[in-house]
Amino acid sequence: MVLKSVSAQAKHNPIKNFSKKELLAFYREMLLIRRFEERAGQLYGMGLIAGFCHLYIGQEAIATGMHSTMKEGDKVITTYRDHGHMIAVGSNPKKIMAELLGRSGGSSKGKGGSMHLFDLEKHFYGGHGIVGASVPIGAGLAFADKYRGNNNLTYCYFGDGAAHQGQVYEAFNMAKLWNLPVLFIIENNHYAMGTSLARSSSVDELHKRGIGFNIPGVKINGMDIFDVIHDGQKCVDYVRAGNGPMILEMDTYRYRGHSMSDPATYRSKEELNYKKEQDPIDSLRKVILDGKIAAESEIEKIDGEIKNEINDIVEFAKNSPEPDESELLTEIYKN
Ligand SMILES: Cc1ncc(C[n+]2csc(CCOP(=O)(O)OP(=O)(O)O)c2C)c(N)n1
Ligand SMILES: [Mg+2]
Repeated sequence: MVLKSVSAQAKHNPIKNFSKKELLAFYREMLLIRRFEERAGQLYGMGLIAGFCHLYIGQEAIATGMHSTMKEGDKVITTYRDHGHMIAVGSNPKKIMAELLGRSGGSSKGKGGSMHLFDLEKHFYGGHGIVGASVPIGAGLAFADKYRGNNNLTYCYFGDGAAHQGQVYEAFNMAKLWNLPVLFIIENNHYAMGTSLARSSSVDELHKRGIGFNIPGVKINGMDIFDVIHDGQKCVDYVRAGNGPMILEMDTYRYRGHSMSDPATYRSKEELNYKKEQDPIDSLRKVILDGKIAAESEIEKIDGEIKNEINDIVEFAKNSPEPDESELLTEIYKN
């Protein structure tokens, strides 16, 4: 069974459905993620971040929107494009930036880096560099919750490229067989490194990839936070009611290259500009201003506060010492 796109069924009115406080909180969080990522890109260029670094710029509405549908105890697991997700679950951004810089004040004491963020307290289970790995591990997290008999969900994120991996389908089968409480959220940004979905997949409707396992799926406009929340909430309700997994295909776009070494020459300027017209943060700002929810000066005040917050975050990270040699072999494996 493939559910019809929920957003097509019912129009929603953000001004009516959300308070001013909520709308400004969405704006603030998405902007924090955007500015954090921009600064991470700069620090990478300055040689302060080593290894890989994948930015989430353009996809912010997904992390922020889906997080607003979570309840305490729900879990998140994702890929190496993980900074925005960890900020959205409420982890301390100072510790995230320090982790990117490989410093002892980082969330994993500087030993994980950009691709391996982790925060047990916030039920954030990484940060995984192996493409597709978040899916079986996510199903396992959901199995644990089902076994314990609580009502928690696992929000399991992966990319369009990961959606071709064999382990994803082994996990789909078990997740439906045991009706596990897991949301399989495909962040379809249309590219896996330099390969477009159109060039690599016989099917471009990834939400239908669950048909063979009897897992329903929906396609959601991942560039619009209100679509993400509205449609996402329906999926959350379905899974929380004990119906087993669902696939949420988030139609999105990354404005930067795959990682820091990618000039993204495989796509046209026209395509990028067209997608930038749907910028999730600009769209939300327009909704707030057009709806007279807040004055431009109020929005500008938030912009300024985020700028200062980012400066503090970077200061903290830069001032945090590198890990001591004695830490080299500790906490690498959990027995
Ligand atoms: C098992 C495995 N194969 C290949 C890679 C190399 N690799 C890293 S990212 C990536 C593309 C994944 O694209 P997608 O799933 O669409 O996620 P996105 O980067 O767009 O968020 C590939 C092939 C890897 N890390 N792991
Ligand atoms: Mg992709």
